[in-house]
Amino acid sequence: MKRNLLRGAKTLLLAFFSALLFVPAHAQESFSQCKTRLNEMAVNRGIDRETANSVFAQLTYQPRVIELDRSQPEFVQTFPGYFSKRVTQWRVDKGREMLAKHGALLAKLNEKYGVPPHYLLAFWGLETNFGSYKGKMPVLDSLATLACDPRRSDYFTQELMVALQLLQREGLTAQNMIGSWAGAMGHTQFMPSAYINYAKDGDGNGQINLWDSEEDALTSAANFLAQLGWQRGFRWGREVNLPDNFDYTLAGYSDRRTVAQWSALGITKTDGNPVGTGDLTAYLVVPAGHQGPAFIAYPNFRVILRWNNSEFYAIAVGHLADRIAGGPELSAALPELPAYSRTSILSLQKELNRRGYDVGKPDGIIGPATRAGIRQFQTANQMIPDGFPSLEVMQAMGIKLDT
Ligand SMILES: [Ca+2]
Repeated sequence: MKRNLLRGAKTLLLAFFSALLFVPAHAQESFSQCKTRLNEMAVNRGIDRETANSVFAQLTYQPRVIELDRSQPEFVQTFPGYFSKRVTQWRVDKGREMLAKHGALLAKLNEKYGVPPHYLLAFWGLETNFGSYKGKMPVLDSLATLACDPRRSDYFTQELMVALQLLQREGLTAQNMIGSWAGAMGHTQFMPSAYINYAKDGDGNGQINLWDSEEDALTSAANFLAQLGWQRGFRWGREVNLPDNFDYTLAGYSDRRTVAQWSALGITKTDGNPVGTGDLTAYLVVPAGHQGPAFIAYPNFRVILRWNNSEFYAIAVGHLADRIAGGPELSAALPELPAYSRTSILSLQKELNRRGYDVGKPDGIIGPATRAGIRQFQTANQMIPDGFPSLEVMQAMGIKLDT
């Protein structure tokens, strides 16, 4: 009842604002009208009418999903904070345990898809703690709620249609299909479109089940990575040592060079050995500024970004994979960095613009334009131009920090 009242109020508000602003045509329909429309769309796309009708009759609007879709963390995550929560000794140990458990399958997958065991285990560990947390939301409810919401309606409508095809193809029920609030499912948190296009039957039982079969999930992850362009025989990247007085303006994807060229600039492995002489293209990532670790990122790093477009995530996957394979911890210490609020980042962006370092429209997110602006400010003020919003930068610009 309360939900209906809220929905009614929302509809009135939307009707009011739509007179002032453009909103998509479907924004004013109720959830039940939206379901009717999607139900027809599903039937037109080949879902059996009886199946579609019975699924849609059960689908429930989930206001929590919209809340989560709109929520933004108050504080911007730092690399040390992100990394230390994700690359944990527990995940390393559990990864090795799973390496022993699934050794034969993982070796076979390496041979067939060219993705070594430790990478598959790292994705699995980061996505769901090796299957111990696969999400709790009814995925079809989530997808329908987001499909009926104007913000990203087209994308989630598509994912909902694919999820229904999956349900039909794999003989699943809406109750089986549990996952994240945004619709990611199973051990490796595949969206429906990844599931339908890339998932494989790893245990050979004739069904592809990413919730109940670890073999299906690992095989699917290997196939997905191969299709995303994983280069057999290459690493993700590695931690490196930079020479004294290194020119930090060379960091970032826009400055790609061969490993041989990086080597010539004095970059070495963390044990001091040459990083290589090959013509593999790599770029430099300095996620916590000049006081933190530095990495060179090979083409497989971009493949990890196609799975999840976050450099922090890609470094965590790569390093966790190395650790599971017996590699050492990071060589550089992780600096203690204050977590800035989005408000502080917005103030920084406004202040950079005010001082003539054009960083575009302030959005509270530190992207390439903001980093370039910080770099120019640092250069003009005799600071190391790493493009990182250090405490020194924030104080020099007079930015108020929330704690
Ligand atoms: Ca199977």
